[in-house]
Amino acid sequence: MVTQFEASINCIVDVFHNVSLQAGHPHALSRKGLETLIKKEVPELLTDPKNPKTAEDFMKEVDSNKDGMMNFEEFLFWITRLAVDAHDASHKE
Ligand SMILES: [Ca+2]
Repeated sequence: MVTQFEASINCIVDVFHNVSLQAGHPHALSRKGLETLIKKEVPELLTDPKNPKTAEDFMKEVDSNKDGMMNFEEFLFWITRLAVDAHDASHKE
């Protein structure tokens, strides 16, 4: 039986692929793809999820190989940041 944590890891992969495969880039998200993903998957965690600048800023921040796309490793850096913020928020409640 898959644990909740294992299911969460699989979910991260699925969320990435749901957007990347739709755009025909199985290994990377475009800025537009990231924008779609943010609106659909993290509408509550971010302060301005509908603003295109949100995706643009995150893309600039994590696009370490400067190819204008977010590959899966870069996506994980972004997820790490979201998780750190969520962890911090859990201690403020
Ligand atoms: Ca990149």
